[in-house]
Amino acid sequence: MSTSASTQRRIRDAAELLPRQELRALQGQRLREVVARVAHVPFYREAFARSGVKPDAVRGLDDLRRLPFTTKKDLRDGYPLQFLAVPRAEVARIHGSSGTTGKPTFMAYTRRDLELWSDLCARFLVAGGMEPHHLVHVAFGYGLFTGGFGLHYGIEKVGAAVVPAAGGNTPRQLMLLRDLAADVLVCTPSYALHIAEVGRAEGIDLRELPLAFGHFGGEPWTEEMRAAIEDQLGIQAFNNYGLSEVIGPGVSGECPARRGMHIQEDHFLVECLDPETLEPVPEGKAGELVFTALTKEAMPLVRYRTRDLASLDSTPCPCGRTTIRMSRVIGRSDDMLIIRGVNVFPSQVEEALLRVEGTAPHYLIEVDRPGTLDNVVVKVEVRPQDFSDAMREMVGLRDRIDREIHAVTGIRMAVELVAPGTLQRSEGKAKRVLDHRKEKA
Ligand code: DLL
Repeated sequence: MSTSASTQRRIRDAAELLPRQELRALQGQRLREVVARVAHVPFYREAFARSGVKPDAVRGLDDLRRLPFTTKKDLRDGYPLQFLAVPRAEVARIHGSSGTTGKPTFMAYTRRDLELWSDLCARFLVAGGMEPHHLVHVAFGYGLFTGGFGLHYGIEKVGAAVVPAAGGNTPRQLMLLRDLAADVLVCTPSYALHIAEVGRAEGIDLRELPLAFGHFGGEPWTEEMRAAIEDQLGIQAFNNYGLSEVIGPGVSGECPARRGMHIQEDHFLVECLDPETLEPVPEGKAGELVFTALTKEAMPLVRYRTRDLASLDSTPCPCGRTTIRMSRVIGRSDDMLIIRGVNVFPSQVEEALLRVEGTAPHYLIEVDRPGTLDNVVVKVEVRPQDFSDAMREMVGLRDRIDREIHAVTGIRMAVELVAPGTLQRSEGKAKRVLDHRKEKA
């Protein structure tokens, strides 16, 4: 293909155009190789033995369904780095994501994994119009979270310049956007809207800035939010998806056609399964996405259950990429919440409450998005013997809960103490979460 045609279609890597049959053959070969690589990881050695899988008998894709799954719980049980498939000395970086307890689950990368990760991010950034002359403002957190560093190095791979603004301090973000005149914004979709809202309050109209594109991900969003972002920021907005357990951002992203996110299938094998029966669902129907990382070295996971619900579409895409596309994430098959881009499990709030003397094990987490940002209120019942008219005691109790929740989840939630017996009791599974965002979606 000539360079100009590939530039027009914004394709960075010929692998994105592989004929399906060749792609399947490559996946089969890579599956064989990754199974061999993880065979000595204690978890997989045992899981393969339990499922009667002999690693050298795995020949290709037809064997996939015989392989055991990997879950978040398995990773937690393997804390901190028991899933490592290479010697510790070959690890070049460690990231992490929140687990259902206060401890994160860690993911390790070799130097080659980091190169691959940047390449994969660069692919979707190029698909979304990024060019080497662009200046890109990254308002994702830099840290254990994969958003900041993942996108940062992807942008550098494209050859563009980065403003590593990181998260928070919105007035400062606005100053940087205005004064440095970035062309591209990278953050969560809800934060993009928040920046626009704060901008309006400060008399800065983002539509008048040079911003032309935005790449958003890390949390679920809707077409309505896309329309609002495009309108309020005067940009074209692209969706990208990923999770730390698989690599971070770069698992999939939109092309110019924006009809679903192309999964980078030469590196990730995807299945879409019924979360109850674990049988494949027909294409176009929503199921849980399950990924096998085919080429990672440090910590490749086999059949990782993401708990993300989405559908797949393999009909040809006008952009020419041959890879299968996933829909937006339409929900979760577990109770994980994403609050301002941070993954939070109700059990983490429970763990925090258990650390504080004086609370009853009755609580309700109410999540809403009154404006553009998520807001969480945790209602906590006080034990009858601790329920008091003394303001100082109650405020002290509330502050202790507030601190523990922050320590365990990493985010701040408003804590509201309620009288004993006020929260509704349930006869079956206790209802711990009221997510009003869903009613609005
Ligand atoms: O959120 C990786 C990422 C960072 C992706 C920045 C894109 C941009 P985790 O912290 O491990 O990793 O959270 C992963 O976030 O299982 C989904 O539930 C959700 N998620 C990520 N991207 C999207 C998206 C990063 N575009 C979890 N739409 C995933 C909906 C998303 N949900």
